[in-house]
Amino acid sequence: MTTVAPEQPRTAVHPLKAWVREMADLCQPAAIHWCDGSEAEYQSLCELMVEHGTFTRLNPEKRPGCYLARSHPSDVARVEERTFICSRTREAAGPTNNWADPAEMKRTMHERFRGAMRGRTMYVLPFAMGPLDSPICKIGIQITDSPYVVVNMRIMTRLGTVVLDRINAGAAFIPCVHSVGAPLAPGQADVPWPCEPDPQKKYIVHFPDDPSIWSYGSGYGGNALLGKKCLALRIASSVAKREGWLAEHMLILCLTSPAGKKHYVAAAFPSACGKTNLAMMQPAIPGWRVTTLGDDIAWIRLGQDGRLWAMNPETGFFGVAPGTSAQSNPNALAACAKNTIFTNVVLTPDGDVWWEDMGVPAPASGIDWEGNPWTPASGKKGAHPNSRFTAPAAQCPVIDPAWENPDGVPLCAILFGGRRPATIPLANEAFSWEHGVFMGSACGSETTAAALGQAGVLRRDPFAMLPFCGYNMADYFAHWLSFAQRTDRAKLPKVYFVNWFRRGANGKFLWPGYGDNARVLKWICERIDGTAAAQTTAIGNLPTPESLDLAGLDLPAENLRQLLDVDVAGWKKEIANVAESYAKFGDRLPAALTRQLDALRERLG
Ligand code: O2Y
Ligand code: MN
Repeated sequence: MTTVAPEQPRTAVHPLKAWVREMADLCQPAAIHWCDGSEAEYQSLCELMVEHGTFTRLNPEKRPGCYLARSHPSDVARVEERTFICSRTREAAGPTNNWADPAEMKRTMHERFRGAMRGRTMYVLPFAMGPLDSPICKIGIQITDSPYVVVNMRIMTRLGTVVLDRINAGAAFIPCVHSVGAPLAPGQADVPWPCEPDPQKKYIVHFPDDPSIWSYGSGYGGNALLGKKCLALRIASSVAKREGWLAEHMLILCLTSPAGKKHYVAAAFPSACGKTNLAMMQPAIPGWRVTTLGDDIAWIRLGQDGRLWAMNPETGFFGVAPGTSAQSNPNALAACAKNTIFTNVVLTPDGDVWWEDMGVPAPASGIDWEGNPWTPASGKKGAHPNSRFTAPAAQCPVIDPAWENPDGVPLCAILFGGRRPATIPLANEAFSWEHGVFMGSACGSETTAAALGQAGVLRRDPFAMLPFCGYNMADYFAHWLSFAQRTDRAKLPKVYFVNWFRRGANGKFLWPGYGDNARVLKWICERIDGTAAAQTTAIGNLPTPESLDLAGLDLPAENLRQLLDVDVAGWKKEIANVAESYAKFGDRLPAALTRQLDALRERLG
């Protein structure tokens, strides 16, 4: 086995060194590379991947510093059915997770990883989730045999020597083991995207009690960039429960009023609901400004002042490309204008990228995400629906100046939402913290083509955390509820449920969405400031028609009526459906949520 420079980690000491040695003995790589996180290292790995055919360098005049990767067609998205939470007991993982016995799964992982990196380089990535000086920063060490993963992790996390120095100064780390599961026999030629093509042999495994992560067989996104969904959500949610904070699937934004008043808001939406678009939106109302602190994950802790403070543990955006356009998200487009890795989009003849609903004409011809010649007339999508851009957060034109603040930002509102074609109004303010937790627990969304399974069905997704909560969701609800006992409840953020996706009888959206969503955010901020009116209804406090700023928006009065309508029959069905989703938790479901459901039923009459 050879060791690639730097020959030894500059200052690595036990226990990290011992663990890396143990993993190398297990995985049997041809070489070990300790990543320093430098620009030079990033460039040389990109160059290596260009040579191996994994990356295509894009035209530097169109996309400076950008590359395109095409995955294996079997490796295009997170694999929920192969994601496991291996807590000590099945009950600790809860009814919404795939549980496996931790000892048995450790044995399986050791079998899978034995020799898994033969013929490949094992990269050692010291990374931090959150600013290093944050009170809840967590450090991970990912080992991986995928250079694609290394360069993506360098964009998405704080990676390199500064983190190693912290470990050597005594900081704990979370071991994260990853292999694409495609060892090379001597002399065997490599392929551009090695992976394990058999879905049944992929494993995304979490041991929350260690804590540790093992991921085998996939090189794609959330399966392989272990800092993101695996560490920052599944493992962090379980650590956060023990330590008294929250790891959430939420964007963080700041809405600044014309008078300069800042309101920090966190918002949870299931996957494929436009979280990235909302996080970076350009408000349609003059004088109001949105700046973004994060588009996917928020770590939230109780500050000394009794308020909830949120920070983004990531440093990049792993955004879905199709649908990202100058209309839907000009700031995301600007963020990926340079130094960005594109995966599974169309390569245009002039060395640029294209995807469906990019808002610019399709090229007359191109190379599709599978590497085949493609034309708009071919009847197939050129970009995969889950194709992605990995772009540095700092490149977003509306990145908030406080986005790297180790303390985070104080939240005044928490939003929940989903794609709900019926019943759920445009905006609804919770009566209390408990009512807000109930709203979060009742989150759900109509599935889209990009999501797993059948499109157009309602999937309950409490707190948008169904695929990401690393422990029993009933205990997670209790943890959320506990904050009302841990602080002055007047200091907690107000909670809202929003829905941009309600449709009229003709099937069309009633609300324009995008920049006009700022009108709803404005109402929320004015509620917090005590200057906007609301109508108290059975389901919560709804905007009065006059309290929404609709200036310059040609919204038919009938649309507004329907957007703010309380559909009693629809809500009765909703209650039955939420009750059904609660049933699986049995006695473990906090009584406060049953009380909320009963009270809602009673208010509806
Ligand atoms: O399919 C994947 O691996 C990506 S999933 C993803 C990526 C960025 C942000 N959110 C998500 C998600 O599924 O919520
Ligand atoms: Mn997400």
